[in-house]
Amino acid sequence: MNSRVLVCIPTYCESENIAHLIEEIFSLQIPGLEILIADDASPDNTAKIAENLRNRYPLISILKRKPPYGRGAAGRDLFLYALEKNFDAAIEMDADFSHDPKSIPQMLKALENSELVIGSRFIQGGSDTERPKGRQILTRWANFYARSLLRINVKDANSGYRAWSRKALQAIEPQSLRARGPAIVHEALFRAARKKIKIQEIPIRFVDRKMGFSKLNLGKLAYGYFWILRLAVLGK
Ligand SMILES: Nc1nc2c(ncn2[C@@H]2O[C@H](COP(=O)(O)OP(=O)(O)O)[C@@H](O)[C@H]2O)c(=O)[nH]1
Ligand SMILES: [Mg+2]
Repeated sequence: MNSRVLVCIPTYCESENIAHLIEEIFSLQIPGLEILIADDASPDNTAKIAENLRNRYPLISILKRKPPYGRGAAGRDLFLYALEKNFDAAIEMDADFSHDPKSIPQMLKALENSELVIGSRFIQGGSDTERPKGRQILTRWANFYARSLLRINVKDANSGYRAWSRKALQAIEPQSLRARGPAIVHEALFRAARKKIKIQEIPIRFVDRKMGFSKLNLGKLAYGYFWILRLAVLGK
């Protein structure tokens, strides 16, 4: 039986990336693969662009989200949809080509003998050398902070490029995920680790976005650090 895979993409103002990304993903010709986009009313028409592509690619769905907006809230909705529609696996990835779609087949292969696959910059063969030094250092530091506080034994705890088996998705109970911002990456991973989900990392080459702009800002960064601390202290 072919398994059904949902590629889950949160978007905010990704009009310059979304069409190209969808085309690249479908060009991989992975049987049973569908794409779901969770868009937070992007004023640049990201959702409309994706919708227009449905003529060519009927296996695209779009969640036009209502408030509360945010990367975390969108991520939660993506996971819930994957479970509700009975997908066997879900891949979460960013829309900006920092996560190379060409790694998807490898991630799915790795998922055959694990329950959660993380695309990792910090294992042998992985890299994060193209972004400005400041962003690289910020990521390294955040990774150190998250791994130490949450005591998660993975090399790249910040990676938002991951493949989830249905079992792992069920285990983390997405309906009760609470982080509204990017810290959902840590919240979901923390839950998976606690539930003893079998995690495997595979190397990825992480590159900087070429088009559009990063939505990370000081406020979201501070909130993310706070969230990790909160998770560590409360244990949930
Ligand atoms: N739905 C939704 N997606 C978001 C939001 N903020 C960021 N994203 C998406 O999350 C992914 C990562 O965001 P990005 O701005 O590249 O963050 P960075 O990689 O940390 O600089 C991209 O696909 C964004 O479009 C948001 O508030 N809502
Ligand atoms: Mg990015």
